[in-house]
Amino acid sequence: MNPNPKIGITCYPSQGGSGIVASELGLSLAAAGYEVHFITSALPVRLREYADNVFFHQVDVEHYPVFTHAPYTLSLATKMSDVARHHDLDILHVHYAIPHAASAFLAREMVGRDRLKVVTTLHGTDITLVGQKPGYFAITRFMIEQSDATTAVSAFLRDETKRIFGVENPIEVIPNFVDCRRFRPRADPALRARFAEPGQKLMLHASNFREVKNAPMVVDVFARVAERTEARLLLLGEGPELPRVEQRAAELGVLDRILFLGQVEDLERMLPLADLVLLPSRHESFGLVALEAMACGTPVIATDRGGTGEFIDPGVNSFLCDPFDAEAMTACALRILGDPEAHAAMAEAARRDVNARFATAEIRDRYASLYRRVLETGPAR
Ligand code: GMT
Repeated sequence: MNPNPKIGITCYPSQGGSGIVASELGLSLAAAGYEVHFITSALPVRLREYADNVFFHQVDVEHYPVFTHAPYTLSLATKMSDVARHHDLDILHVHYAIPHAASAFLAREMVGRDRLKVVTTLHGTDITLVGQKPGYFAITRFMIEQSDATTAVSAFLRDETKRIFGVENPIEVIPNFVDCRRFRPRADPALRARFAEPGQKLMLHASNFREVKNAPMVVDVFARVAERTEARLLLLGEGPELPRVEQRAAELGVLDRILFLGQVEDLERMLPLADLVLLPSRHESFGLVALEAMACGTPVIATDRGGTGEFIDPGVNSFLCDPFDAEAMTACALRILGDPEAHAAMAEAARRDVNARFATAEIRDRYASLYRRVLETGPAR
């Protein structure tokens, strides 16, 4: 067997956490000598620079007047099987089950089960929301059962998958990770001065502003904090809830203290500027942006619903709160923003804990050993 199997990776190419994790994993595998082929609908955001051992294959969806919806799943399966044959791939590793795992299943049938294996990583709403819809439930369960290996980004997500879908095959928990050389504390007073004056506290929220992110609550908490201390709020990202967020800010009279920055790619420059990050999601299977903020030495107030408790030690390296308890979140915010010594201790604990447990190389090696196991022993059923 090739000591370094050749890997095909499929993910959503957007700013979303699953695409970031897939891209960073591929880059890290490539740096460790693996040949990695990204098979996606567009170039993933983190792959815009050349990297040795990384190849990109764009999936072109064929349109035809008879189709009411162009069948992306089939185009992806075709591309996966072509790339697997031409480049002798050993593994297709798909991120976010719907529909990527179904395409990988088809590609494996086309290439041959003995020649190509499928690893599926579950990220979040593929299980906790959309996968449960009647139109996707049976196929989501089938995809998990048919994968040669399935991973989940948190124990919470593994347990939810087993509970909701009743699957019996093993689901390995491999948590998300962060490049701690890029996401690190950095002092950039000139950049910070663009958003906050000396003496003002800077709070930040970054997301895709879908309902699950509960972003209007960010404004509620910020408004309460801003009543008692001089503060500014940075909002990063775009999405369907942004108009509601703006409306809420206007209702609460804090619109002039909020900066809407839209999509920002170099989060590693922005997160260290903030004194506090808010992530009050309705649920979060992991919450990658919280991990990235903590790596930068920025404490987080995160939802207590989901997998965030697997890396947040409440009151020590960040906070966990009920995402609908604005009072509790405000109390945590005022406590930490008003006590520079406690803030420094929490920032250091956050940075240290993330570096110790969630650095890229360690987590990459866990995926690499999973690949080897799948190739040596076949499906884990
Ligand atoms: O599941 C989603 O809604 C999208 C996905 C994404 O691409 O951002 O987010 C999930 O995967 C991330 C990466 O593993 C996790 O950090 C997020 O917690 C998770 N989102 C939810 O559970 C809502």
